[in-house]
Amino acid sequence: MARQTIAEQFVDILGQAGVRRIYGVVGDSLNPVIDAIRRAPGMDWVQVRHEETAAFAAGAEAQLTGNLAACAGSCGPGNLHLINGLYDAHRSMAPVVALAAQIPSSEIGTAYFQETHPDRLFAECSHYSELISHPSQMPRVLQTAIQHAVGRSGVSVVSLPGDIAALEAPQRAAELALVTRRPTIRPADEEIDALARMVDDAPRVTLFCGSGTAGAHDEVMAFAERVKAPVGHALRGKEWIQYDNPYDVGMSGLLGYGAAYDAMHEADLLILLGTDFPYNAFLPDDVRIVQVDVRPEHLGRRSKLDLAVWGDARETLRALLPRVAEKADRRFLDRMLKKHADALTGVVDAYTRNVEGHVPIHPEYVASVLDEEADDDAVFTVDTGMCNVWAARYLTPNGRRRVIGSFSHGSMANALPQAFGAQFIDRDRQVVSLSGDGGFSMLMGDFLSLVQYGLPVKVVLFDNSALSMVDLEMMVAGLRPYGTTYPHTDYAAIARAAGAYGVRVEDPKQVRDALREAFRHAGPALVDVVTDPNALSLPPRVTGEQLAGFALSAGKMVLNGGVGRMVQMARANLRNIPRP
Ligand SMILES: Cc1ncc(C[n+]2csc(CCOP(=O)(O)OP(=O)(O)O)c2C)c(N)n1
Repeated sequence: MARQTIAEQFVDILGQAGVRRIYGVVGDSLNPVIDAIRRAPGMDWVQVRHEETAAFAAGAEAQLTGNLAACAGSCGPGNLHLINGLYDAHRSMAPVVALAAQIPSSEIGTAYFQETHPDRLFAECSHYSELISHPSQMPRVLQTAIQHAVGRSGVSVVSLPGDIAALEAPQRAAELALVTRRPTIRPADEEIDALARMVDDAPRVTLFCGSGTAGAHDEVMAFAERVKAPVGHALRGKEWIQYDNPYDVGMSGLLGYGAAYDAMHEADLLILLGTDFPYNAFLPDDVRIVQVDVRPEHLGRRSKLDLAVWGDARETLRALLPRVAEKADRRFLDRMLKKHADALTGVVDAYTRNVEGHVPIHPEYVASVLDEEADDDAVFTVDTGMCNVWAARYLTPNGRRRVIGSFSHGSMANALPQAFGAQFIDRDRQVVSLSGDGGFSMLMGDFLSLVQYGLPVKVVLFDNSALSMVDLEMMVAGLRPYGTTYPHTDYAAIARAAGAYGVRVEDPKQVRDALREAFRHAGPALVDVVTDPNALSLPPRVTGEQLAGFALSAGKMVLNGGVGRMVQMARANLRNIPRP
């Protein structure tokens, strides 16, 4: 059998681990690997304009498929550009291997041209970050990197000097026995029994669900039915838990709405299911709390726990269900469902008046029309900024749609590159990027990559010529908004000049047709909707202190706004309440 170079072996093993493409930008230290990719059947090189896009795209791919994805950067500045996207992937628990090419091995430590130390630089945003300084470390280092990324759900970084990549590998990569799937984790019987006793002892139980409830919809519903529990969610739990949910009391957090906050605070027992919800000021401190999570390091780091359960949400509920007694009293649940429906009705009535005639166009109107027009299995990627608010309030989950954003890392400019990665997995699925003009222009170069690859991503640009979320933060902190505006820019013209479909929309009456037209278009499209920068009204009771540092804020208040089709869901759930 022909010998392999280290570069060839690297690509071969990534292929064995299920990787089909590697996103990045070429550069001399990376060239042996690029050449190996060019020759490898079943492996593509995806050329981007900015390495941050490569990392975000790989992270999106991994989040959507659950499989390993990969990106690469050349030595020094090339791989340094990966860092923000890798942070995001790591904090989103997306299995990604990043190849950080390194300067010639003989020069490391001499402040050589482009010298950085990626093995150190990426240590904080990875489970594993190692330098290959000798060919004999292959294939073990790459195998270990893959196992860390897959097994612990996050990023691994391998630094590889170009000269070593070009050397012959000491042995050919045999078929490696790679772990490509995570096991399910079932808690010990003692924990399940303890949890069952606590549930039985608590007259009022509330569930609060995060992304760890992915795939556990049926189990959550069965458990909620058994113990008559209201079910709230964090933003990352919304897509998994809010649909077909007769127990839904909405979302907690600063972007939240409905009765989730009350249901959590008025319960006797709160069960945090697969959530690392960071805003502990929204969590009660006088209620018994149980947390269930696959990651033991998540347990108890947001609130004091009465019981910590290390396990999958789904497995835990499956084991728990037969051990808890059915509760007959649903008064707490019904009161919360009513409160939820009332809360939503209130904001909808207050908020959606005349919005269809409002110029500049109201972003909430755009979001609500988008929700109606987008496919039932669309993938939405959502920029950090006000788009988060619109997505949280207006995108209606149904179990088939997916919504990804930078919900844990909170980086701007995530939506376009995530859409890029999402569309590579399936060109026939509708992928919609909800972009802010600040976020879009930050990585706008990679709009050209959409065109280059003919990817039919639809960018819906909420173009308010402002960094409007920061405007809001400054205002509530009593500061004068400063450094938050941009000159008006015709992004549709830029899109057209790049070879894509582009339309600028200034009249609200044109929003629906413009979206339909873009969705019908076979290639990449950008709908540049000129929106009102002052779209959100603040609740009267909000104080600067509560909102200061929006993303990190700790307060009980939520931002006022509409809630789209959720009001219908909430009202429909009231029908389940038995009449006396
Ligand atoms: C990389 C990065 N830089 C800065 C911030 C701080 N920040 C958070 S939201 C935001 C404004 C986003 O503006 P835009 O994309 O135009 O959306 P808008 O809020 O106006 O809808 C800024 C500057 C951030 N989260 N990430």
